[in-house]
Amino acid sequence: MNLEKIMSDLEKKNPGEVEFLQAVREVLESIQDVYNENPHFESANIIERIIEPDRVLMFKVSWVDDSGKVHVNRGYRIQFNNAIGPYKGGLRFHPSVNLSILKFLGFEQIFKNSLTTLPMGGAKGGSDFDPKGKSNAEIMRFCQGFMLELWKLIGPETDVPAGDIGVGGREIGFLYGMYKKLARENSGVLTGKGLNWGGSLIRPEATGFGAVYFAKEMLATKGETFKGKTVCISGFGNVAWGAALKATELGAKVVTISGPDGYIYDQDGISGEKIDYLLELRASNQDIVKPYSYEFPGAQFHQGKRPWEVKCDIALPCATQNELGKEDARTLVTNGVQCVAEGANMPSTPEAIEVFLENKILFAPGKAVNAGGVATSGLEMSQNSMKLSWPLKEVDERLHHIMCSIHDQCVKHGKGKDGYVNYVKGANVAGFLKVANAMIDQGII
Ligand code: NDP
Ligand code: 2IT
Repeated sequence: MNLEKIMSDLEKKNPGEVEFLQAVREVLESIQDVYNENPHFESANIIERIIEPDRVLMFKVSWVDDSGKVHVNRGYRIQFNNAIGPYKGGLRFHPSVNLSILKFLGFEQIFKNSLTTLPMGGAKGGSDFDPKGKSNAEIMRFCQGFMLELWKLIGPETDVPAGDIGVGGREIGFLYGMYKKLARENSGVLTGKGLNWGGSLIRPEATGFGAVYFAKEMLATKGETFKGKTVCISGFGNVAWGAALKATELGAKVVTISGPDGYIYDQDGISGEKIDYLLELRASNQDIVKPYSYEFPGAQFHQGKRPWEVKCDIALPCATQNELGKEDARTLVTNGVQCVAEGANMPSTPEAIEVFLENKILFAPGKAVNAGGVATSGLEMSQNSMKLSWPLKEVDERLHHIMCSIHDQCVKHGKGKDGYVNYVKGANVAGFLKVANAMIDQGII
């Protein structure tokens, strides 16, 4: 594999798509050896075929705000690869959304979904619509306008979207309502649905729970547990909430959360009613964490700063891409961090990852750590197909089992001669092999 040539060709074809190029480089670097050892991949030109999305849909969404003003946003769906199952992946509504971000997320999703052990291909979508400060009615009208275009492309056996940043249960409800009306079918076409209309128990918590189950396995390789550990979490959304809940349940103390405005340090631990409060804060559509320090006066708000300066044993970045840089990584290492598990997608920059790997820190990438979210979406799809609803214990046990299996795959493909597990390599190789072999089995299409 001529990595530099592939990357420079990709850059020419996708100018300025920095996040997409970053995600592709990381995967290709990891799989280089295994790719070169298996010439049948090269004869089927797997690399060029896997880094090009199957199709990209870009569409206009016009909607009317409460004052009667007309707005136009851009909607997207990237169907990246369906070698192992129907396209699957979330929708992100955030003003920063562009083609590069959605392509990076769609590309990552191929390998993440492959790791889950379930038959799901990779996709992502969303819009540059900003939910901040919008009324319920405005969110509904936007979701309906978005689905008016998207419904033609999706279906329970072809492409099954879900939530991501800015898309939670409420948005999935509005999107599902419109899909159902247009397609005249009541199928499990979206996941993350409400419990009364086809949703699965545990799905809201699944990404955060799964991340902690995965980190628990990482710690176990060193004979360690969550009990008594100090945990720093970034973000205060769906993933951060689930992670805080499970880490606390396992006996750890979560001391930070963060938003775009700064971070909260709560030395007494973010547990109990404080975790419930996170949901309230997120639902307020204000997108700031500062109010936490008014609600719980023992906590301090640090404006414009990231939580990585706080001394901790375990760090769980759960906000957004490239939120943890080289200097943050150095600070964490200097302060004695033992384990860094990515709840968000690609939150650490390549330079930060290098620092963790050089210092032999237990470090695992989002595509392994946060796969519990999409895995539980897969379990929701199974329940919808069977027209059944599994009890909480069954879904949680399946999720736990899947996370342990992802951990095993990472160890199998990432363990070096010195015993150190490179989870980045392990996750990329394991995820890649399954998809690449499926592509070969199915011929050139
Ligand atoms: P949410 O919308 O629930 O929350 C994301 C949170 O992070 C928001 O509060 C957001 O605020 C905040 N945030 C954004 N940028 C920053 C920043 N620079 N510093 C601190 N906080 C910031 O999204 P999710 O919790 O669903 O998603 C979080 C991450 O997890 C994303 O990377 C997502 O792709 C990933 N993920 C989500 C899954 C899911 O099932 N939901 C599954 C797997 C991964 P604001 O909106 O104001 O920017
Ligand atoms: O990044 C992700 O894996 C998600 N946002 C969840 C996708 C899904 O289909 O549940």
